[in-house]
Amino acid sequence: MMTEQLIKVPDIGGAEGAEVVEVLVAPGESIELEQSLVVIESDKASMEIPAPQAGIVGELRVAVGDAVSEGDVILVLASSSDGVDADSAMAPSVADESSTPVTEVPPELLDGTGASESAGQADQQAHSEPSTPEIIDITIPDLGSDQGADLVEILVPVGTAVEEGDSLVLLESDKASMEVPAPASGTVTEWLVEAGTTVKEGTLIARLAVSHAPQSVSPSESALQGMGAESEQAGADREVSQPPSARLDSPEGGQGERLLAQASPTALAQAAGADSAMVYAGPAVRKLAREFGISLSQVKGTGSRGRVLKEDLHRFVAQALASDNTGSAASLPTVPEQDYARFGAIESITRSRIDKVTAANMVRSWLNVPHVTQFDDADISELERFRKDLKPEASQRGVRITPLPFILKACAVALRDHPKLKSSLADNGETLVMKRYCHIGMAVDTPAGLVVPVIRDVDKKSIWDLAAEVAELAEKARDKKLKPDDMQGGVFTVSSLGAVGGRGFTPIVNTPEVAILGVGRAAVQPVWDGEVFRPHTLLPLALSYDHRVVNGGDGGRFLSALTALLADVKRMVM
Ligand code: CAO
Repeated sequence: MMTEQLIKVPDIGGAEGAEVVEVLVAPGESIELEQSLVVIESDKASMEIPAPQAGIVGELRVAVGDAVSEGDVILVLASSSDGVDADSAMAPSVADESSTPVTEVPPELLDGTGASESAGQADQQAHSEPSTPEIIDITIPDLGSDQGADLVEILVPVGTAVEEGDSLVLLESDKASMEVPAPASGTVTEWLVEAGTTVKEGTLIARLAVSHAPQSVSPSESALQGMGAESEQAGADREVSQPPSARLDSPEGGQGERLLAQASPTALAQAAGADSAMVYAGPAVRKLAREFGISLSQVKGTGSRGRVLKEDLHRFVAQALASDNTGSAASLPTVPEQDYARFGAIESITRSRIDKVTAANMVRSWLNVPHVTQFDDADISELERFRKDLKPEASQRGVRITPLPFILKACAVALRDHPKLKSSLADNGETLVMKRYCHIGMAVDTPAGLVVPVIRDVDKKSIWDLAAEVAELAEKARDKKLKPDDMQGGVFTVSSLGAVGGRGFTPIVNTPEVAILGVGRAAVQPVWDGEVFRPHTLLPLALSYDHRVVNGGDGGRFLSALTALLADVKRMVM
């Protein structure tokens, strides 16, 4: 028979007004026994509230951002059982509301009364025992699970004087972190475990020399003193002077792992590294961060009040990997983001994938390649006359004849004679790969960003072929029809901004190529011929190269050969 039960916030160690930071289930969802329902956080602890039994989530009574206290209803759970056996009940309290069945949860779980009684007994015992200095064992209290927990940090070295309630170690399971407090004031004389050990209830972890102590007090008993029926004064004192205590909230023989904990910021500082300490994050996220070796202080939290979520860690790792791919060194100072809206109206536009890939390629080249750029003008007066003569034939052929096919062809010839300019470095700089082919990339400006299709075997193609291919690839690029293959295998790149304008620019080498030619806008200029100034059409060229491979002499010779070829196109067929 299906019954409805109210799942309530259990005793959360006295934390009033803890905030619901994540709701992990949705109405109608089938949940398993112990599946986490919500994550709540107080200023001292983060904890996941598990389901006390399997069932189907009915109504959710809390939302992210709500402040909850012990006894507040989290959700209504429909389950096929008539209730939860008291002995197997987990910490969220399951209680009736009008007609809903009551599920008894041991009082020591729900309201701390039993715990407080125990604590009171321990307290009484402590006060009735003679106070003599002695060595006491520190053992792990009831963790509410047979699976144990990782002891992630020893918080006080041997020889440290501690006050009763000071945190000694930090434990973490998948679901919670907790500190084990000192059961009495004294000095830690010995550690019997190391960080990284898995511990269970009863594991002997340390010895403490105490001056005024009960014969035997486990940390759990001491911790429990802070939880329930202690006197108001004692509670007040504890709030002021004592670090938060650990509270274990599962009955003996309870099923599954169950830790409720309060973790003091101070202890977490020691546990997670000083810079991670003040970061607002739950135990599972802290654990994951440690596994990744990430300092949480580096991660921007997107959860409520800047809480670091698992997704934030994943994003951080993805970004770190991506930045490795771009070759940007992690140590590079970053440019701080600005709040531009402070200065006026703004609009944020998502960048195209091409823009982002280009940016990454530019950074990689800029950071890896020592660039040198050499400039020269090619006198293309004759070429321009020839080009004009070809225009009627070009229109018959259905192609546009611009200076670019001539420039590509001239580059192919110059590269044949200066093959270093079309080589690539390999083996970490040990080897130079010389290429016997001549595929040249051509930068194309498209609305979606800059792309560089590659024209194969430029050295073997006619000016007409090249003119047709330039037009075809440019169109494909603008229609986003280029295939990955169309953009691979280049040995050298030509970036022509001639049609756009500008006297010249310093192009960035398209790695792993070692050189790139930037072409500016041709202009008619007076050139002194020894007797008079005559008008000549000059084409500004800028050759950028990787100075690890190409030295100034190589670059200069290549550029001279290129300008000579462009000045006298007949030479291209030689
Ligand atoms: N000087 C003067 N005029 C030039 C010229 C130059 N260097 N280059 C081309 N022109 C002229 C052409 O002759 C044509 O005029 P006509 O039709 O009268 O002959 C006109 O400018 C338009 O040319 P085009 O741009 O259509 O053709 P193209 O062959 O010169 O270039 C392409 C093709 C795809 C390379 C070009 O359109 C393009 O996208 N260039 C941009 C490359 C780029 O963005 N580089 C920067 C990369 S780094 O940020």
